[in-house]
Amino acid sequence: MRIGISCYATVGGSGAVATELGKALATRGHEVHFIVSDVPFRLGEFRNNLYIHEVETVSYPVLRTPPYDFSLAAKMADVVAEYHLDILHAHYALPFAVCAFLAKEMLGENKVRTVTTLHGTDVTVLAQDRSLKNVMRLGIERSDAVTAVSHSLIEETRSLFGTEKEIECIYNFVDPDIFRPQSERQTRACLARPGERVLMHVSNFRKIKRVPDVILVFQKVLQQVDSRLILVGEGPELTAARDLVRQLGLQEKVNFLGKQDEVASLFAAADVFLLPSEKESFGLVALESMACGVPVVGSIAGGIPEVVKPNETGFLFPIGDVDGMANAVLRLFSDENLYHRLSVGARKTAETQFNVAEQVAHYERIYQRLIEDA
Ligand code: GMT
Repeated sequence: MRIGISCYATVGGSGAVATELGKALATRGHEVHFIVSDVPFRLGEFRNNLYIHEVETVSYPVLRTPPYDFSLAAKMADVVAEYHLDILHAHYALPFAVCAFLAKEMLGENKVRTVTTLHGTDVTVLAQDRSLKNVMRLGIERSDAVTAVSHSLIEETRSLFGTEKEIECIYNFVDPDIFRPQSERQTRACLARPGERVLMHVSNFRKIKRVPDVILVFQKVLQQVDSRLILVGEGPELTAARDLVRQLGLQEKVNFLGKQDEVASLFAAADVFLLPSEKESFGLVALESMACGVPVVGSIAGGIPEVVKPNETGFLFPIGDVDGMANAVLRLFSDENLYHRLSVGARKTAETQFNVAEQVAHYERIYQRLIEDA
């Protein structure tokens, strides 16, 4: 098949999933065309069957801002026409699903089939805005197929948009050969001193990630166990997080690594991953940790309970229950058998239930069905 993929190329889980999907499809022999503003951050080395088309924006004094979305829609239509694409897959409703709809309209009937994957904040945050909600509804309802990354997100989409559109659940996935436990753990030796337990959090530091909870959990753990907190990523709440660390006098025990592209060895360097989000449609970072054999302690929010199984791959608590989360981490650190069982369970769940091959095959089946029905 010839497949176009559009996504946020530089940040976030949706871009990571879209890029990994494109790479996997190219490896399976499909021709994949990324239509993006930049080279996707997870692309890695050259790969056969994979092409990048960068969207160029127009600037002119009359225009207050460059009309990126229109340039994207026009580029989508151009690439579909030039490379005879069968499928245009939009990752994140805004603007990609809407632009895919525009591209299809530009091309005329039956030129391409569109698929939209809803990733989370497009629905749970952006659709709270009435004007955006209406334009997103258009993108979703006019897609030939819609998928979402968890059942929880499907329910939220249904209740928010009141749509009858069929939405299929395709979970985020992980390549267990790349995200794997690393016994030598060289990265860990760079990050932590011998004897320290390592807690980790990776996010885009938005309010919904509740980074202060991560720091407060760590503070409680540190009172009883020599440990270190590794914070990876950046975003609007990063300064507040640094301030809180300073206020609590934890500077010596917290490392801020900033944005990192190569995260597999970082996840594998941790003992526990913290994900106390207020909203989280899936939690790709939790899955990637689990694949590295690292149990997750987090919140009962959105799709997290579909990924993290309490007492099997981690522990979950109500949003904001810092004491519960800290006690769970301490339990894991004090009970070697429990830790080992959850670490093995986490890896096994990632390998068996969220394996790249199965989820990619599900996307392929959707593409195939749309092409046959055309
Ligand atoms: O986590 C973020 O805020 C980034 C966001 C994105 O769209 O890039 O991630 C969302 O999509 C990921 C991939 O499907 C999911 O694993 C994340 O849970 C989801 N984030 C939220 O729902 C907050």
